[in-house]
Amino acid sequence: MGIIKDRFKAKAEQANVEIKEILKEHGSKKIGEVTLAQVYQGMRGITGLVTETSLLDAQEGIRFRGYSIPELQEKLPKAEGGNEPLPEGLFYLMLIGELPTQADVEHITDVWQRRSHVPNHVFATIDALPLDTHPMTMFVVGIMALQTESNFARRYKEGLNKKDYWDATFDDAMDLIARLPRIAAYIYRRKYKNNQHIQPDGLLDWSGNLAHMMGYKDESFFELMRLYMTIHADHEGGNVSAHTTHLVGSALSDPYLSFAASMNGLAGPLHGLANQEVIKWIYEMREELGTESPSKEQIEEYVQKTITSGKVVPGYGHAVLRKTDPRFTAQMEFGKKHMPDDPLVQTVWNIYEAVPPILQSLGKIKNPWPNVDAHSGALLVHYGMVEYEFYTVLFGVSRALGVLASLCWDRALGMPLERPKSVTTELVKAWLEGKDEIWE
Ligand code: CMX
Repeated sequence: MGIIKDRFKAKAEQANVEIKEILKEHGSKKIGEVTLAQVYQGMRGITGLVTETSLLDAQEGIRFRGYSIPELQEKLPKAEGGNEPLPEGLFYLMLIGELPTQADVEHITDVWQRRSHVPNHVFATIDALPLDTHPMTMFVVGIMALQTESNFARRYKEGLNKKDYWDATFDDAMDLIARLPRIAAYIYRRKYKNNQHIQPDGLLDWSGNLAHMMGYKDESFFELMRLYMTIHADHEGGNVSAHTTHLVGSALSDPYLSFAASMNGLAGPLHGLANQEVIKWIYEMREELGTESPSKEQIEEYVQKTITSGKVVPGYGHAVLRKTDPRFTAQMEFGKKHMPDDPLVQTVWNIYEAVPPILQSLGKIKNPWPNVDAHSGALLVHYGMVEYEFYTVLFGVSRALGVLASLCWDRALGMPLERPKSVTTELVKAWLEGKDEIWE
């Protein structure tokens, strides 16, 4: 067994004992009440999941195993000569629950390098799609084609003991993460670079290799990819992509099936697709106003127009957060350091000044502040990645780290099939009239 797998097994065994004890002693304790509004309105604030890898605080933002993004930037190992954390280290932290050493991170880079081979039929399957197919559709189709390689599916068919579910899930998670950069880069080069593909570089780290295979050479773009892959990886368990992986995985669908399902959720404009929507929205604003650098007043007017026409302002708002997303702030810091004079980046900062007061004035929006997607596209455009329909694929490659680490935990903790109760409005009405006691 590999070093990381051994460590994960030891941690999981310990956690299993602790959780059994907690449930034995406190299993009947109530942890909240559910209102009718929550049942009808997206289950906001209902605690109904355990996700070990990260925790979201409405005011402070995300913490990965207790560490904030600035802390991770300081404490996680870096590439040689680099300043940004290597996402390999974040994956280790999420999986094992402890900060990795430089050697741990180099080991994961090596393992992912060794496991990164993508069989030809995956590329042939992507090639069968028309070129104007959205990159997220190509991504999901690529992941589904790769499902032929699932250890979990093969071993389950052979009669896998439930004690070993975690083992096969772990192998699939490592293989899938290792292979995603190759699939993402293939889609990028196929769709936007005339099908001229670039072979992986066996000496690069996971994100560096992705940047290389997409055709970028600037060392600061490699740094951006390391930061990008770190901050998009996880956002606790209730968001659509994380929850979908957990839900589909709970049916013992293998990690490829579970992750592909989650990527269909990430492809929605209220979730991950918002990163492309932000740049599209800014481009449309610039075109309509006839300027590359709209003033704050012009932005305010355009925001009002967006809202009046029944659309959301992409990149703003959040179901849980109630402050500026620290993932936005981390990208803003990156922008200040590497491209402070870039007009598009400056527009993103001007939008940050203009939008919150307007959203606040509507009185119905719970969070008028920017989320992760408000900033990411402008940084990519700076390096020449103008093909904004591709952005959600990058989000997806990163998200694999968190949701697949969590899936390993789901299987190691023996989490059962997820099956919450639903009701009909007929039943709600009967209950309100005192004719049914379903919730008493
Ligand atoms: N622009 C305009 N209206 C917005 C808004 C925005 N950015 N954010 C919320 N609202 C509206 C909602 O549509 C809702 O309107 P109705 O009552 O008319 O239906 C109202 O304000 C209340 O919504 P909320 O409770 O504040 O927000 P939700 O928890 O329902 O939704 C989110 C959260 C993210 C879907 C929403 O803020 C939104 O649509 N934002 C824009 C899309 C976006 O940036 N998504 C990316 C999120 C991060 C990610 O997952 O990647």
